Order: sequence, then C-alpha cells, then structure tokens
Amino acid sequence: MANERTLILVKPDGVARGLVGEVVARIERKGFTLDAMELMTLTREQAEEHYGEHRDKPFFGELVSFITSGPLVALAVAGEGAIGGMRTLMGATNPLEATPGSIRGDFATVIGENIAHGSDSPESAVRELAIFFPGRF
Ligand code: IDP
Ligand code: MG
Repeated sequence: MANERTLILVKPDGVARGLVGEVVARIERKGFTLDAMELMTLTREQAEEHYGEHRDKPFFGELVSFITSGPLVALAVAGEGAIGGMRTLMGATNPLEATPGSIRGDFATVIGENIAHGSDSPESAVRELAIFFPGRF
C-alpha cells in the first residue's frame, strides 16, 4: 500500500450539525495527516465539476443543490492507504447500510445527507484535489 493523498469533504449537513470536529478527530485518531483544511462554499460550476461522473443520474440536480447549499470543509488527507482507508472510516454511501462505528453509520440516515465525501481512486483524488486546492498539490 502506498502513501496516498485524498480529498475529504465534511458536507454542508456535517458543518450545519457541528460535526466538523468529530470528523477531523476521527481522521487524526486513525493516524492520517491533514495536509490542508478549508471552510468554503462551492459555486455551482465547482460542484458540477466535482460530481461530473453523476451528471446523468436522476439525483444530480439535488446533489449539486445540496453541496452548494452552505459551507463545507474540504480537507487533503494523507497517509498509508489513505484513499481506501478514508472510505472505510466513512462507511457505505447509504448511511442505513454503513457499519456502526463509521462516520456515516454513526451520524446519518439519509443517502443525500451522508456527512462526508472521500475520493474513490487515485485518479479521482488527483482530479478532486485540483478542484478544491488548485495548485497546492
Ligand atoms: P460516495 O459518496 O460514497 O462516493 P457516490 O455514488 O459517488 O457515493 O454518490 C455521490 C453522493 O451522491 C453520495 O455520497 C450521496 O450523498 C449522493 N447519492 C448517491 N446515490 C444517491 C441516490 O440514489 N439518491 C440521492 N443521493 C444519492
Ligand atoms: Mg463517489
């Protein structure tokens, strides 16, 4: 397993519910490193680029509206196997199927408001980090 860097978001529901510290604490407790962390509100253009792979899905409009609905916290997280490791820490996309003990399993019930995002591959990580932290990595 290689040293990797991944893009993590505490989505607007997580920020609104005061769960930023909780999510960051879990990342740190696991042993991953915070390379960058920033509170920001996405433009529609940034959101459509970030979620481009879902452009043709029926929930795309809802997804873009939600992710631009308020501030989120973007993090660049690094460490051994950080991409898959963070997906495990977050749990399944549907929070009702996410294992208790995972972020989504512990804090969410609705798929559209599942607290966190994490890149799903090395290619996605590079692409997504460039959207949120242009020129930084
Ligand atoms: P992921 O976030 O676990 O990688 P993706 O399939 O990439 O899951 O979907 C991106 C986000 O879109 C999910 O985190 C979730 O919030 C939302 N989403 C996925 N499927 C649905 C759906 O069927 N209805 C509404 N929202 C969905
Ligand atoms: Mg995804």
